Amino acid sequence: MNFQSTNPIDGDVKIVRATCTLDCGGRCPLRLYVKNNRIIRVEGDDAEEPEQLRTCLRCRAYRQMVHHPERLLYPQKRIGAKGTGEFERISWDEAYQILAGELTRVKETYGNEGILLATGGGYLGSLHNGGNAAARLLAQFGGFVTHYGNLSSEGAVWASLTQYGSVMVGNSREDLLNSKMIILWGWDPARMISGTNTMYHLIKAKENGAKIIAIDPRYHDTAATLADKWIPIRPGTDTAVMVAMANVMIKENLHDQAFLDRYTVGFDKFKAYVLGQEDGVDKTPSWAAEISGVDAAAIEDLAREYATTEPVALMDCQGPARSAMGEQYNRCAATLCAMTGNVGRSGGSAGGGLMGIPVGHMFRMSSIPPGKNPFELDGPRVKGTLDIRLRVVKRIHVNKIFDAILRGKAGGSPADIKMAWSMCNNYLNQTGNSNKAAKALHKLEFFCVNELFMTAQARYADLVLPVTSAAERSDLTMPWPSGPYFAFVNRALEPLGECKSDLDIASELAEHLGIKDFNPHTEEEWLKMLVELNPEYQKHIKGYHEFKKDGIHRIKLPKPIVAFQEQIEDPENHPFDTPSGKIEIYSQRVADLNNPLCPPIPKYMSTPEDRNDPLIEQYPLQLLTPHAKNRVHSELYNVEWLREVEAHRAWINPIDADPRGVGDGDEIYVFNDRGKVAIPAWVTERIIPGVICIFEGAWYAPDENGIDRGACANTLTNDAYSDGGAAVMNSSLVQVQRA
Ligand SMILES: Nc1nc2c(c(=O)[nH]1)N[C@H]1C(S)=C(S)[C@@H](COP(=O)(O)OP(=O)(O)OC[C@H]3O[C@@H](n4cnc5c(=O)[nH]c(N)nc54)[C@H](O)[C@@H]3O)O[C@H]1N2
Ligand SMILES: Nc1nc2c(c(=O)[nH]1)N[C@H]1C(S)=C(S)[C@@H](COP(=O)(O)OP(=O)(O)OC[C@H]3O[C@@H](n4cnc5c(=O)[nH]c(N)nc54)[C@H](O)[C@@H]3O)O[C@H]1N2
Ligand SMILES: [Mo]
Repeated sequence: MNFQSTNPIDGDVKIVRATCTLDCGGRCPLRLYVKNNRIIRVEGDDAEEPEQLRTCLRCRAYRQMVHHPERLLYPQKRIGAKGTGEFERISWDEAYQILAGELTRVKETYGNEGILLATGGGYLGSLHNGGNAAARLLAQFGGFVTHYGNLSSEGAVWASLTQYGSVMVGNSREDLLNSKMIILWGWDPARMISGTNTMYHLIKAKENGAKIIAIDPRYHDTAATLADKWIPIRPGTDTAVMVAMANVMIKENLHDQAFLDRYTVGFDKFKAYVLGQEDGVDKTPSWAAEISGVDAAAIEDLAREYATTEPVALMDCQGPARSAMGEQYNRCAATLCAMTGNVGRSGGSAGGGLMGIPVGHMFRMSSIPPGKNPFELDGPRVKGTLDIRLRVVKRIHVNKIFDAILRGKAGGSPADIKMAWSMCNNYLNQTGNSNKAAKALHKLEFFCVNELFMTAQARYADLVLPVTSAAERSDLTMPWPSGPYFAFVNRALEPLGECKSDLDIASELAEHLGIKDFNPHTEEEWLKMLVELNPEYQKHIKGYHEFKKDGIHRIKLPKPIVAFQEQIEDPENHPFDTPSGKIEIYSQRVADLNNPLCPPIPKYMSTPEDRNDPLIEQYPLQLLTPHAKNRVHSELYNVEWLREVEAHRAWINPIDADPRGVGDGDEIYVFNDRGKVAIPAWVTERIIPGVICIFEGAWYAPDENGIDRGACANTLTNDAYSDGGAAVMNSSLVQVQRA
C-alpha cells in the first residue's frame, strides 16, 4: 500500500508518514493519524517487503508524549529557588532579550570561554534540528566551550579505532542468519533494541539453529526469551574471561594462526601476556574464575566451543564498556574475533561493540584518536554534521561538564564557565554524579534550557524555552545502529502552544544578537538541500519528493553487509586504516602514550570501585545502570502508559536482600558517598548476588534531606572517565538498607 503523506481518510483525518527520532537509535516507521492538530492514532509500518520494521512499544506511545499534559507550551523564567521548579510565563520577546543580554554580558565580562553549549542525545536523530543551529550561531558570536566524547560508546569507539582504524565494525543484522552460534556478551537487544528489527533477526537466527549464549550479570529479557545458556558474570571482569578463553585456545592450539599471521600485528605480545611470559601470571580459566565468578570449566567449554564452531558472532556491546577501563572489553572481544578468524566473515563478527554498518547509518562519530583528545587543546576546527567550521574555544569531556563548572580554571578545568545553554539533553540526570551536577548548576550565573518538559535539569534553569516535538516539524533521520534505510520525518502538527524548533529559536535569537542572515532558508529548502547536497543520500535517493512522500527509503542489499570483508578478501588492495594496515592487536600508537591504564594490547586490570577496592567493605554491592525498555534515557519517563510496562525498581538477589531484611516490593535506600536514592526492591534471582541494578533515566528528585526520591541511577554514579574516554557509570559501589 502506498500512502500520500497527507492522504485524507474521512475528510478531516490525515495520515502522516514519519519516523521516530528518539535516541534508542532504532527508527520505527510511524503513520500518524491527525485530526484538528492532534494525533489521534499511531500505526506502524505497512510495508510487505523485504520485511516490516516492527514499531516498538515506545513509539506506540508517541501520541502520549507529544500531547502530554505537562508539555511546556510557552517561555518561562525562574522565580523561585533553583531546583524548585517555580517559573512564570513570559513572552518570546522577553525571553530573547534575556538570553541575548546574558550572552552579551558574559562575552563582554569573561570572553567567549565563559559560555558553555551543551547538546545531547535527545535529538541526535536529526540532520536538521537539534543542537546544530545553536552551535553555528555561537560560532558566529565568537565561539563557545562545549563537550567531547559521548556517554554511549566512547570505550567501543576507542577500541575500534585502535584495533581497526574504523568505527564501522558491524555486519547488517540479517547476517545473523548465517551464524552457527551467537554470543550476547553484555548485549540485551530485547530491551535496548540495537536497531528496529534486531530481535526479529535474532529470532530467525535461533529458528535457523544458531545456539545463543548470554554473558551478563543479569538474566535479561533477550536471554530469557532466546538463550540456550546464561553465563552469569561479575561486572567489569569480562576481559579476564576473554583473556582466559584466549589462554585455552592458545594452549590447545585452537586459534587460527594463519588468519593472525596474514591480517594482524602484535599477536605474539598478546600471547606472551596471556601465557604469563610478560608478568609471570598464567591467565588460566581458574585465574579468571577467581576474578569473574564464572566457573573455570564453563570458561574452558566456551573457549573450545567458540573456537571450533564456524562461524560465530561474538556480539559485545557498550554497557560493560561504560565502566573504568571499559575499552579493554571491546578490544579483547575484537581480538578473540581475530583469533577465531571471524572478522570479515559472513555469520561472524568483528567485535568492537559498535555494531554499526556504513549504509544509511548515522553514527555518532567521535574525534578521539587512541588515548588522546585533540580538543583538550584549543581546537578551532570541528567536523559537524554539516561540516561547518565551528569556533569551539575549549572542549570538556561530556562526563566532566559539571565538574569543570565547579572547579573553574583555578581547579584545573580548561575554562571558567559562567553560563550554559542546553538543548537535547538532561545531563544533570544523565551524566555521573547528579548531586554534584546540581551543585554546579547552582553555581552558574545563568542557565538556559530548550526543552519539551520541565525535566530534572530544566528546574535549575533561569530561562526555559519550549521546543516543538519531532511531530511538529519536518526532518531527516537515519537509524544509528543498523538499517539500512533513510527516513523523512514529515511534520504532522502545527507547533503546539508557542513552541518553536531549536533552529527557529537560534534564528530569532540571531536577530537579537545583531547577526544578520543567519537562516536564509525555509525548512523545505534546507531539507531539499540536505538531501541533494549530501553524497550519502545521493548515492541512494534519486527523487526528493518521492522520498518525502514515502517517508522511508529502504536500501535493498544484494547480500548482507559484512564489516571488513574487503580487507579480508583482498588485503593487498584494502589495508585496514591503521598505521600498520593490519588489525592491531598490539598498537604502537597506544604504546607511545606510555599510559599503563591504556595498554597497547588488551589487558584485564583491577579498577577503582571493582570488587578488589577496599571501599567494598563499606559499599559491598556493584551497581549496574542499564537502559530501560519503557523509556529512552529520561525521555518518556513521564508517560503513564509506559510506566505501566515496568515499575522502576532495584533488582536485588535474595542472597543480598534476606540478610538486610528486604522483601520484594519493600522500599530501600541505595547509597554511597555520592548520594542516596529511595526505590522499591525487586527481589529476583535474575541478577547475581553482589550486584544490584537500577535502570538509568528516572528523574532526579532530591527531597529536603537530599534523598533522591526519583531514584535516578546517576545520584550514585561517578563522573569520571576511563583513559580511553569511556564514561564509568557501571563502576560504582553501593550499599543497600531497608528504608
Ligand atoms: N547511569 C547511566 N547513565 C547514563 C547511561 C547509562 O548507561 N547509565 N547511558 C548514557 C547514554 S548511552 C546516553 S546516550 C545519555 C543520554 O543523555 P541525554 O541525551 O541527556 O538523555 P535524555 O534523557 O534522552 O535527554 C534528552 C532531553 O532532550 C529533550 N529533547 C528531545 N527532543 C528535543 C529537541 O528537539 N530539542 C530540545 N531542545 N530538546 C529535546 C528531551 O525532552 C530530554 O529531556 O545518558 C547516559 N547516561
Ligand atoms: N529502550 C531503550 N533502548 C535504548 C536506549 C534507551 O534508553 N532505552 N538507549 C540507546 C542508547 S543511547 C544506547 S548508547 C544503547 C546502549 O546500549 P547498551 O550499552 O548495550 O545498553 P546497557 O543497557 O547499558 O547495557 C547492556 C547490558 O550490559 C550488561 N552489563 C553491564 N555491565 C556489564 C559487565 O560488566 N559485564 C557484562 N557481561 N554485562 C554487563 C547489562 O546488564 C545490560 O544487560 O541503547 C540504546 N537503546
Ligand atoms: Mo547512548
